[in-house]
Amino acid sequence: MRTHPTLLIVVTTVLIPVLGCQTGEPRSGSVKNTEASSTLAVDHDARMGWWRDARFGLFIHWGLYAIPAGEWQGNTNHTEWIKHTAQIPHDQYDRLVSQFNPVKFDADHWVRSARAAGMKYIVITSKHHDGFCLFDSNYTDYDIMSTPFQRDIMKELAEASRRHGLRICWYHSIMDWYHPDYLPRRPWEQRSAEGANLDRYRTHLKNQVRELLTNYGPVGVMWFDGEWEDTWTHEHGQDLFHFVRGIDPRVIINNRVDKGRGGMAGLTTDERFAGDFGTPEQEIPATGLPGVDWETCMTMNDHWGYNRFDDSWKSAENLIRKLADIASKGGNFLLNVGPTASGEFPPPCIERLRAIGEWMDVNGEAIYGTQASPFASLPWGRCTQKRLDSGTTRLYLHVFDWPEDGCLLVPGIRNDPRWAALLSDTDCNPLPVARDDDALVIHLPEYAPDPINSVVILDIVGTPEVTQH
Ligand code: FHN
Repeated sequence: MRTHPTLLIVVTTVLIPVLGCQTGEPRSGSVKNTEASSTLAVDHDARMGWWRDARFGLFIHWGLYAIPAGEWQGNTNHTEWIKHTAQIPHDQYDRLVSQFNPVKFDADHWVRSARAAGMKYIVITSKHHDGFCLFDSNYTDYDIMSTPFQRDIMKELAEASRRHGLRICWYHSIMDWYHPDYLPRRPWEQRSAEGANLDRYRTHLKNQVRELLTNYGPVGVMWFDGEWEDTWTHEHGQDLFHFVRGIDPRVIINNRVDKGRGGMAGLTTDERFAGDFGTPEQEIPATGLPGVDWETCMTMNDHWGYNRFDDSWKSAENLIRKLADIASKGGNFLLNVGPTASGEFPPPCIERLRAIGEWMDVNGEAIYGTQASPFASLPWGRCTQKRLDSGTTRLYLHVFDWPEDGCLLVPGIRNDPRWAALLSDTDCNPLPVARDDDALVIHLPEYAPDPINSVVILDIVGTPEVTQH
């Protein structure tokens, strides 16, 4: 972190205790987990600390569906839902198990790509809705060990993540189209629901969650999904939440464990529902939600799983600005890659991860460990902030549109400025700052250091006092 060359401030990073998600520990009707084994008590803010600092993670959707790669009987718009959207009978879909052999899978390469992009955690589909497990489970043969590959992908990815300093996290679907006890059945399938027992399925689900939490070393997040069907109840969600807490209270749990997601908006402040953070999907909350931890998950093109026909890739500029936008609203960005059946990231993903990483190499300080902007909006870009010490707040001004007159107007801020500079300027040359009524004006060089997002540091006295315009 850079400081003014003449300022003798000893910069200490003070974690601003941002309130956890209002739906943190469920307060009413919570089902105490009798199976809790851990006695470790973990403060919510302590649990969330690394996650709030991280701000940026990699989502990976991978499984049998990578083999058809979006196409089935001429329709090319399928993806990880292909078994359902193409109504593939179980026996036909399960033939994919004998075909899954990602011989080019290299966990270190995947993790290094994520780290180079500036990502701090990885969330991978241990099991998606189709029920196929990418890990070696004692509770099913419908897993990676039944394929020609016969290697535990979760194990290799967990070990590689720890080698390279990233947190490994598990996506795990509650909805399971394979397990005979999961209900409801798909409307198109012939399999009878006779004898299906959802409580027996819940035991199976918890057994596999326990495997994921105890067989692969420390886990950052349990990222549940597929919670929306009526058979999965609020009580089931509370029970699963406490079950995970009981195994390891350090593990963060998303709000899709319970019924409080609220659709694609993914955010609810209804305190009845369990979950440590909200999960907006394919969208960024217009103003974030002050006091709530949340993470937007998003695809790079239009599909989560690999679809070899989908070329509607978001540009690196779009993704870099989305990262700044999300951080400026106090959220995390979980950006998805759908690897191919051979175990490789599609080249457009590699290109975008590399471009994001080049920006993060210079500007990561303006993302990691920052808090939401004190401004409701800014005409030229976004703002993130960090408390440097009791007397100084650092504002990171993410300038998307470089002012032609060289004057960057920061509106409605009553604080006195201490210093301003380009984050990219390793010589820390101060920039002139002048007050113009209730605005501060920073005089910028003629050319923007970065065509996508140039970050200007503005250190101010105290905590921001802003009059919203
Ligand atoms: O149905 C899933 C979908 O396949 C994908 O995994 C997304 C990612 O958040 N979650 C569900 C849709 O909300």
